[in-house]
Amino acid sequence: MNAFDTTLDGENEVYAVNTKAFYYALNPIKVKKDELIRIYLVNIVEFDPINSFHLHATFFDEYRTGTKQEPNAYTDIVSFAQAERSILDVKFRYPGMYMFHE
Ligand SMILES: [Cu+2]
Repeated sequence: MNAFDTTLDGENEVYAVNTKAFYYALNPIKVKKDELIRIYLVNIVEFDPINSFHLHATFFDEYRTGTKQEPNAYTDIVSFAQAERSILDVKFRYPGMYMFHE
């Protein structure tokens, strides 16, 4: 998760996942039903003390900081301070469009 201060005023105007804003809204990620999807998520948003990631309509296992074999949570949202990261494992049990956002 990252963001851009396009006016150099110390606040972010544009937020993005993998740098390109709105990319996945226009280019959905295609996955197979019941396939295990692993997301390596890191918050590198500057200026905002906390940022969150929310996945709609399903839940994921969160491995906080990616340092344990057992998940810390089964959830649909995580909130990170700057530089925090996790591994998220998710399966989509039903066909459809699943929105995610920060
Ligand atoms: Cu949401």
